[in-house]
Amino acid sequence: MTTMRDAVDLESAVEALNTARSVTIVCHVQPDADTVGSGLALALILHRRGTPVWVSFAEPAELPESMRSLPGVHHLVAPADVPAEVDLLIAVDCGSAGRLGALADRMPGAAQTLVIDHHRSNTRFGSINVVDACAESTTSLIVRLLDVWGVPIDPEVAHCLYAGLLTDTGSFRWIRPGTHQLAERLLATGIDSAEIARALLDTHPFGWLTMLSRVLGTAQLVPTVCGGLGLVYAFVRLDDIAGVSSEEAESVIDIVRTTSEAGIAAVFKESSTGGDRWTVSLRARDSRAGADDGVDVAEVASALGGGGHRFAAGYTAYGRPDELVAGLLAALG
Ligand SMILES: [Mn+2]
Repeated sequence: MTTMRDAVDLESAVEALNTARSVTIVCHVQPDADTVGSGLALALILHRRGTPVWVSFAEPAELPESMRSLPGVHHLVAPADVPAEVDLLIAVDCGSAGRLGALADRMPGAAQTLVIDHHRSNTRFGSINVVDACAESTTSLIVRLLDVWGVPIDPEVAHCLYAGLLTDTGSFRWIRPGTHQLAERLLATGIDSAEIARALLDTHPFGWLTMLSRVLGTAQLVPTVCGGLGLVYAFVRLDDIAGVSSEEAESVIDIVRTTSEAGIAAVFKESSTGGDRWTVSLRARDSRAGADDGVDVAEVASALGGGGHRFAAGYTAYGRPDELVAGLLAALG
């Protein structure tokens, strides 16, 4: 029988990292700083050890601007340049093989697959799994892995790991005992935390302001949802983000979710692939430790074909805006 403890197999992971003669690291589609920071930290270390390493993500074609100053970005390659066969394939911050997008087709060509992740909905799809839903970020799990591996953390690696910790904790909002000790350990290497935060979180083009003014104008409040918990939602149409990069839309949910009258927030983002395809971000407002009265948005997202964390999750949906809202309301019950 598999237990949660069995899913944090650091010893097997270290053994695989030590013996692999070639390694592919796959970040999730629509990458964030946690998946890219995890991937680049491992790539920097493997490269220094002389192990050939490739890091990639299936889509979009370009790394978002905010992450281009992360150390080790030169290890990123286009999906087409990821070899078909390697000794070890590592999936970082991916709850399921589907999150690898088109690069999931590289899994059968890997002698071993290592999954490093902290999503509660993780399917343990690796031959080795380092999965802990209590971890603040996947980069936190990388630190635990490096400690068992005996690899010291230098400023370049610390920069990558801090990037994931900073962003996945919402700038240290959603943390637990030990989070600040971990941050302190990374900061003690001499990294410039203010500059890292500015690059990742506080830099937007002017078009972001006008995009927000249009998108926030679509917001609707449904106070009766879930016995009065309330739902707030907004739409990001392709026209709204014309002239700014698509990742600028990722910040919309962080504004919408602050609505005091709603325990649940949703942002529907129209996909550039067309076909009435939308990606949906969900947030539960009450993230107090031990709060049991809220909604688990990972369960809601899973019921709609997606996944995520208890307080932050997402899924893909197809249809007209009114159909999307009806589908979400039905799943919320
Ligand atoms: Mn993460």
